[in-house]
Formats: sequence, C-alpha cells, structure tokens
Amino acid sequence: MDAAAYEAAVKRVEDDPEGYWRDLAKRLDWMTFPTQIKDTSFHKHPFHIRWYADGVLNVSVNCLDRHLAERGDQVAIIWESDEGDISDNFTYRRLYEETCRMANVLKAKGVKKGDRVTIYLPMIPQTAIAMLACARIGAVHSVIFGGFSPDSIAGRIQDCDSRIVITADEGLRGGKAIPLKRNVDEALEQCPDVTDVIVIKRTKADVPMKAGRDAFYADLKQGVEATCEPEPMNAEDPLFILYTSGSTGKPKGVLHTTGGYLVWASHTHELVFDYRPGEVFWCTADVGWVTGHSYVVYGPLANAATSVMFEGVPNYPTTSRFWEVIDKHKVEIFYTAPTAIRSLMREGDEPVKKTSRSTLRLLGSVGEPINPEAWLWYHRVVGDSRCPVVDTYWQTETGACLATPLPGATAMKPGSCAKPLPGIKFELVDAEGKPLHGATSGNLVITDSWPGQMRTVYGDHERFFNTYFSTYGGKYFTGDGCRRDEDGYYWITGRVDDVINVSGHRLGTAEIESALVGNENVAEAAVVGYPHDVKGQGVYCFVTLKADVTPTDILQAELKGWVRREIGPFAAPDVVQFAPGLPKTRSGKIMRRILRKIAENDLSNLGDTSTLADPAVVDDLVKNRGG
Ligand code: 6R9
Repeated sequence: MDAAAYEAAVKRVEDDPEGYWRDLAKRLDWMTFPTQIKDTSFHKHPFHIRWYADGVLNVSVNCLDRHLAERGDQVAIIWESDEGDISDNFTYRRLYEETCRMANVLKAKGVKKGDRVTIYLPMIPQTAIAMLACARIGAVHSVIFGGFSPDSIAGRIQDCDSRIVITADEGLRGGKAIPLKRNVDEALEQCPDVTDVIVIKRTKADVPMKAGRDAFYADLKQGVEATCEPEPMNAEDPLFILYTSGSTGKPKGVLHTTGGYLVWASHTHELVFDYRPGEVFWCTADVGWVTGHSYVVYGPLANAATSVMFEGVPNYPTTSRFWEVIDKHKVEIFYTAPTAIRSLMREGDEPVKKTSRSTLRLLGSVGEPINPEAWLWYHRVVGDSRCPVVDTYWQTETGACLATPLPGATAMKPGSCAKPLPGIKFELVDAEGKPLHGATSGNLVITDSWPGQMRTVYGDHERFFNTYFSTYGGKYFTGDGCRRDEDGYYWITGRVDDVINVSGHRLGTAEIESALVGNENVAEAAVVGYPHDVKGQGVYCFVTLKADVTPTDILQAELKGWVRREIGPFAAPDVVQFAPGLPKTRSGKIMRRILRKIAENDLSNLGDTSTLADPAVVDDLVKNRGG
C-alpha cells in the first residue's frame, strides 16, 4: 500500500463504512456471506459488538481446505526445533489431514461445538493442529502458555469449565526440558471435572499416565480418518478464549469470535507485513500469547503463507540462532519483540554479521514500546539498513494489529507506531475523558469498533463493560498512555494502569501481590514495575512480613521462587524489598506512585507525602532500596 492508497482507504471507511467492511469480509470463504455487517455500540444501553452477524463460515476451511487446490503442496508450517537438529515441513495438504485426524480424535472423545478445550503445549506443529482441529468442529480453544504454573493452569481450566486438556510429555526450550504433563497432573488435582488428557510425545520422557483419563495422541490417532466435515459456524460463534492480565483480579478470559477475528487477523497480516504469495514469514512469538495466535497460526494460514514455527529461544545454542534460522529457511519477513532485540544487541554486531540475512525484506516489532536505540540497531544491523521496520501496536483484546507504519505509505520514526490502520479511530483523552487535540499526551482510547475486537470476558460480560468502556463512557480504553506528535504520529508510552510488561509478557501487579500474600510469611505486598535494560520492565516487590517473621536473604530468595512457582518463571520478581510498612493514605490506599518512584530510584520526585498516614515509612523504604 502506498501513501495515496492509505489515504484513500482511510477516506473510504469514513464515507462508506458498510461498503469498506463488507469488502474486507470478501477475503474469506463463507458458507453464507453476511448481509449484516457492523452492529456495535460502546454505550451501556445498548452495549453490544457484533460483526458479520448472519454470516456462516469455518476458520479451518479458510486456513486449510480452500488452499488445497492450488497450494496443497506448498509448505504451510516450517517447524524448527529447539536444538536445530530437526526441521519439519508441513504442506497445506499434510496440515489439513493432520487437523482432520485431530478433529476426529476430539469428536471421538465427545467434544462438541461450543465445548472448551485447553491446550497446554510447546511450540510444536501439533499446537497449531490442535487449534485448527477445535475450529474445525466448533470447539473453543483456550491455549495456555507453556511457562505457566500448575496453579495458573488450574485457574484457567476452572474459569472456562474445560473438560479436556491437550498437552505434551515435556517441552524443550533452550536445551531445558519443561515438565508439561507433570504440571497438568498437578493442576488437575484442583480440576475434578476434567475427563480427558491427550498427551503428545515430544521428548518421549517417561510420564505418569492416569488410567481412564490420560491417553497418548499417537495411540488415539491410529486408524483415524484424514477427513472431517467442518462445522458451519456463525460469524459470532466463539473461536477462542485467551487469558490475559488486567489491573485487578484474576486474569480475564478474552473471547474472540469466528468471522471478525479471522477477517482482521488475515487482513492485517497481508497489509502490515505487505505479505506476498510464496514468502516465508516468521513470527517468533509463542502460540501461548495472542501474537502467536494471530501471526503464527491464523493470519498467515488464512493467507496461504508459509509460517515458521520456532520452538527455541534467541540465545541457544548460540546468540546467532535467530539469524541462522533466517538463513536456513530463507525468511523474508521477521517479526519479534523488543526484549529479544535488546538482549541480542548486548552481544554486539558480530553474531549477526556473520550470517547473511540476504532474504530479509521486512522487520517487525511487537509487545512493548521499542526504544529508539534498539530500533536503530535492529534496522541497521539485522536489516542491513535496507528493511523497513513495522512497530505494531495492539493487544490481546484487539485481536490483531491496530497501528503501525506501513511500508511505502508512512515514513518511519524509530519508537513510534505511526498511525492507526484504516478503520481504527484513536483518540487521546485527559483524566476526565475530555478529548485532546493536536500534539499532546493523554490516555489512548478507541472511539469505534473494528472486526477483530474481543467480544466479551468469558462468563462475565459485566466485567467486559466495566473494564474497558466505563472509564471513558462510550469509548474503548486501552490502558495505555500515549503521545501524539506534530505529524499526528502516535508514541505509546506504556500502561497507565497496574499492568506491567516484562519481556513482552503482560502481568497484573495484583496477581503477583496475591501470590505473595498467599505465602505464610507475608502480611502484605505491593508490586510495581521499574525500567529494566533488557526486559523493558522488571518486577519490584515491597513485602511486609508477619510480625514474628525475621527478614533474611534466604526468605527473599524463597519469595522469588514462590512467585515463580505460583504464576510462572517469567513472573519471578527481580527485587524483593522487605518493608516494615507500606505508604498508605489515611483511608488505607497504598500510594503506588511513591513506590514506583522508589523502584525507579527517582528519589527527588517522591511528591507530596504529607497526606500519608505515616510519612516515616517512606524514609525507611528509600534507605533500604533493593536492586
Ligand atoms: C500484542 C500484545 C498489550 C500491551 C499494550 C501495550 C504493549 C504492545 C506495543 C506495545 C508499544 C508496541 N504493546 N505492542 N507498546 N508499542 N508496538 O503484545 O498483546 O500481550 O495483550 O499486550 O503491550 O502496553 O497495551 P498483549
């Protein structure tokens, strides 16, 4: 898309929204093409978000069947193993047959349209196959990132009342085995309603199998047919649930539906990455996060792309790993996260320069703000100054990309996600919700719906409204702060709520606090993020111990390990500081602003502490800063 085409699209969606959104839906194969296009209201009475509501389609047909005639022998997924010892190509035909087999296995287990299937798998092709198999029979998948702990798995299984779990014996990441089956076993002690666990063999490790509940997929698959009738799905039938952290309470089950989600994922995959038929596209995200859903699986496959699925990590076996994989599989488009870029940048240019990367045409970034230094290094060293960088801003809630520079249409400014895509209406508002104009900073809201928007919080529609639409009445609040410059470019400055972003992983500080107070030694905890060179943000915990407990280094380490186990290794605190008291207002509210400043070591800016119930606690916190 060039600049004129971008302007024309922005104008068209303004002048003829129905027509624009209807045309966009034509990129999919429908069993019944929708006559109802957009039917949305962000206001409480009435509040609803529906797209293409009378359309009928199946996501797996759009990702597989419709490509078979012309691209059956084209590679759909290139799988690259952790060690690099195995790579395996799945053509569209093979992926189709494997998906049908898995769909038949699920059916044989009694899974029906609308049932929730939990997927807790490593980055192996069977993960994509499991997702597509659910889509084929109309089951709703809930993928849980392999880094989550048994407790986190249990919470997610219970929340969506899922009766079946697909997992693997073990995962492999950076040469380390991850005990997936063991984690599931432990989680299921709290989930008596789960009737079936399907186990895929990845490492062939010996794992306990519970009779009557657990079965190896390899056995279930024997003799199963490689065709399976797709379930006709209404556009607004659920496709998946993905749990994500918010500023309060337990993680929310973000629900995406069939038609609008796939339109938006496939449209943005083509538009944002300027995807051209035959190209190899590599998104490094884990399928356990939304980026993996939309840009490893659904977007690329709907577009008949060749998508790389990478099991490993950026720095194993060597810090050239990413670049070697690019050369090995002749990757044209590469999409990763700022935290990976920053950690590789620290290793210097040599591990990059010794590889060719001559196939690369476009680079992408996602997950957190990218600092200009990392952006410039990515562009200059990785992309040899010849590949545009698309800094794509979006969220689990938004389904797929919302804002990014478009190669050929928008000039790039390092660190800015440029402008919203046609049809996405950004607005900056002040704390009272008053719209701000021109070059300014404010809270980022979106004033109208787009097809890829989440439809509800699973099982709690009220929470959906309250979380996103009640702060600034009638507008979707992203939770992000943002600056708009004199050219109308947007610069995301990070979350303004109690969500932190650690290595691109979203965490609610409330979740970590609740894990900490679950420890028998802890009376109270307050958690904040602070700037971290590689991870973007680090986790800083202020912990008040129970009266009879002695603060020791051992206890500090124990609490870090505790959070690791309670939530997952990626949530492990960087700093635990024991605090005899936390700064509170007289009404008992913890003043997080002050804690953030202490964590950031910005001690000259603590602001007014006179309203605190006990201003002296601040002196103690400052004196005993950790780090
Ligand atoms: C896709 C994804 C969403 C939060 C979002 C924002 C941050 C994502 C960004 C970015 C600046 C970008 N974020 N992309 N900030 N520039 N290009 O990451 O979803 O895990 O739900 O995180 O990530 O703060 O609100 P999710």
